[in-house]
Amino acid sequence: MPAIERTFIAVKPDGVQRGLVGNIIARFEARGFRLVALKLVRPGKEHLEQHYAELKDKPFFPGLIEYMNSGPIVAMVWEGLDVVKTGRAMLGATNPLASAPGTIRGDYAIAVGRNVAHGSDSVENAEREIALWFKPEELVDWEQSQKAWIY
Ligand code: 3AN
Repeated sequence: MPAIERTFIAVKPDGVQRGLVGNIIARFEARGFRLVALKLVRPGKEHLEQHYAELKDKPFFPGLIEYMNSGPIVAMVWEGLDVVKTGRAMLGATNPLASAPGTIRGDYAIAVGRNVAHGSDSVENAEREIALWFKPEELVDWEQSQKAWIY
């Protein structure tokens, strides 16, 4: 059963440098999701290592951390029906060469090490990532008056 969920979406340093922030936000807004939190941050190495803790034994881990630490990141929480899975579909496959055109990576990326944006891959990881990147008071509850037109 689809459920109202929250997911963590981030525009990575390459996405910020390339001016893709507005475009990525626009896609989530237009799809009908509700923005719950948003900030521009440089969280530092330790925080990024925590974020990618599951990948710490991968050979690309040091390069991944260096890339993620190379500039500001736009951190966001989006809410809506099945947003974790749909957010992943909107991002496209991890390797942009396998991402369908029309997805964020399929439209804007060609290298796995510069893949523009991140999205949580499960509801459990979304909860963990939201708690890592945001304080509870940074999550804003507000009425989206368009909701009746979306669901
Ligand atoms: P996703 O970002 O699609 O959830 P993960 O969690 O497997 O994919 O990988 C996290 C990040 O690690 C990717 N977004 C990408 O930047 C980097 N990454 C994954 N696989 C590779 C790889 N084979 N070589 C270089 N970087 C990689």
